[in-house]
Order: sequence, then structure tokens, then C-alpha cells
Amino acid sequence: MKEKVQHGNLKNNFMFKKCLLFTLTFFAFFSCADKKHEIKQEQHEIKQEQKDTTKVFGCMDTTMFNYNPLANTQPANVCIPKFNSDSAYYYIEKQVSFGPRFLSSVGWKNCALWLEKKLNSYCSNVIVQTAPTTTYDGKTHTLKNIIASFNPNKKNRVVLFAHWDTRHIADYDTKNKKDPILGANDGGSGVAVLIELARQFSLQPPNIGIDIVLFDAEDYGQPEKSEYPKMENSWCLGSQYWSKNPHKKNYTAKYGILLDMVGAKNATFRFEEISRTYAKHILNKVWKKGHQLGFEKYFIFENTGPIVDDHLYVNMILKTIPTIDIIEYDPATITNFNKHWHTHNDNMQNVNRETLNAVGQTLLDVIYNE
Ligand code: 1BN
Ligand code: ZN
Repeated sequence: MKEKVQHGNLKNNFMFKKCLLFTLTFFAFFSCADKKHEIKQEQHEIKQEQKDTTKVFGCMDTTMFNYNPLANTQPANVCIPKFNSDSAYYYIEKQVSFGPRFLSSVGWKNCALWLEKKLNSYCSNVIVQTAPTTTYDGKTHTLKNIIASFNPNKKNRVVLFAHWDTRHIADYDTKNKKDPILGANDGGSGVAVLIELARQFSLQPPNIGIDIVLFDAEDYGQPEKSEYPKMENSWCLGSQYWSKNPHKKNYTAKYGILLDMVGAKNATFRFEEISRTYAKHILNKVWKKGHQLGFEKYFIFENTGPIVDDHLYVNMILKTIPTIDIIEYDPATITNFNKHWHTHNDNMQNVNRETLNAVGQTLLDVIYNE
């Protein structure tokens, strides 16, 4: 009897171990498959970082890359990092992988966590500014502006802006207008360029202070045809809040640059009217640098009318930081934006590395020459 029991126990023990082994293998396999893609992408980033670090120490290489003998405005011995458009492209893919990212959505929640974590990996001063907000449709939310400050104690500062939320509807599509969009370009591109800049700042700290401010709720504005009562200032809720409540007491910067829709193939950027009114000297500085670097097909010296965007509120409410908007302007479309603006085609297929590079490299050259 004793023996039998023992035997039974042995058998049970054996079965138990077999089950345990199977369960562990099962979970290990699936969590591995899940992680595999992420690891592959992270490995790509690490590879880029290693490459870039070599370049940072081989300073001459990077200076040579940006050196233009016709433009003798660059101070000697300025070492300018090389913008990596593969990394920027991957940062858009990552944002899009969360799905649409409008206020309070699942994609918005997960993307906020990723942005905070990502910026934290490149910068030791990251804060998330939260505030209650009500959208034109009467819904209440908590908005999140995500802010990274490099060299926080330096007085001489430049602030870089982009919005990280995406439109909750496809009001310019012909189909599925009520569904939210992915916002690879409108939302994703500006943020991606700024994360790549953050990565570069972590590898080679700039001499000046830099703040990267990712605004929320830029794109939850009231559509033209709306069943709700007209709400003024329904766009740019995150920047309206930040402009009234900057993340630091008495915060100021020499100037601001907003990026919006900077990822489409053959995008062109012009002298938008609000930027022109408040910060013409910054437009000139950035466009001139773009031309010196050979990006003249993107940076066009031509005026356009005003565009409602986050820079409007920074300029009008905060008032002390002259801010420009680098935003795609397409003279061939009715909206004057990219033909995929606020449609379901604002996806990865319409993101282009060359355009990201033109904007990112120009900003690096402007910043490292300050
Ligand atoms: C920019 C990108 N905007 C939204 N997505 C602001 C805007 C709103 C521009 C309405 C024009 C009209
Ligand atoms: Zn938009």
C-alpha cells in the first residue's frame, strides 16, 4: 500500500513536472515571439547609437558631412551630429503601433507611457504636465504635455514643440469619417524628429539649454460640420494650457520651433503668417540653414496665410517666446495641407526618410551653432 502510494506520488510528480515544463515552454515561446520584434527594433537603435558615438568622437567626420564651402557662416570647430532618419522613421512606426492616439484612447494611454520612458532614457529631466480639459463634444479628459529639459539650469535656451496626439476622426476622408486616424505624419512625424534630437543631445550635449515640449490635444478640434454648439479655440488645448502654465516658474527661451507634419515625401515648408508676424528672424535663420545644407527643395522662401497651430497660442498667450511653425504647405490641395491630411491614408506608407532628415539635420545645425 505504502509502495503503491509512493509509486502514485512518483507518477504524479512526474506528470506535474511534465506539465510545468510544457506550460513554461508555452509561455516562454509566446512572450519571446512578442518581444522579438521590439528587441529587433531596440537593437537597431543601439546599433545606430554605437555608430553615432563613433562619429561623435570622430568629430571631423560630422563636421565634414555638414560643411558647405559656399556658406562661411559656420563657426570653426563646431561638431554637428548627424541626424539619423532611420531612427526617426522607427519612432513613427512605434507611435503608430499604439493605434490612434486621441485624448483618453487606449493608444493615447500606451503612447504616453512610451514617450515618457523613451525621453527618460535620453534625458534626466522629464516631466508630465497633466490638466483637466473639456473638448467641443462636451467630453472631459485629462491632457498630458510631456516635457524633457536638457541643461535645465542654462539661461540661454531654445524650445522645440510638436503635438503627440492624433485626430479622433477622419473628417477629410471620403470613407469611415467617424473613425480615428493613425496620424503617422500629423502627430507622429514631429514627435519622431524630436525624439531623435533627444537621442543626439544625450550622445553629444549641446552648449545651450533645450526643452522638448510634446503637446497633447492639438488635434481634438471642432470639425467644420459639427452637431455641437460652436466652441472657440477648440484646437491646441495642450499648448493653450502650457502657455498659461509653463512647466517652470518664469520660464522663457530665446525662441521656439514647432514641428507639424514634417514627414511626407516632397513636403514643402513656407513662411507661414503667424510665424512671420512673431518670429521672422527665426524663419530666416532656419530656412537659410536648410539652404546651406542643400535642402532648398523643402524650405521655400515664400509667404503663406496664417495656420491655426500650437505656435499661435505660444506667441499670443505666453508672448515672450517668438515661435515659428515648420508645417507642410501644399499649394496644390484645397486645404493647402498634404492630400492625406485628416484621412486614413495618413499612415506609414506616406512617411519619407529624406523629408525627416531635411528637417532634423537643419534643426541640429541650427541648435549646435547657437
Ligand atoms: C494642424 C494639424 N492642425 C490640425 N492638424 C491645426 C488646424 C486645424 C489647421 C484646423 C487648420 C485648420
Ligand atoms: Zn491634424
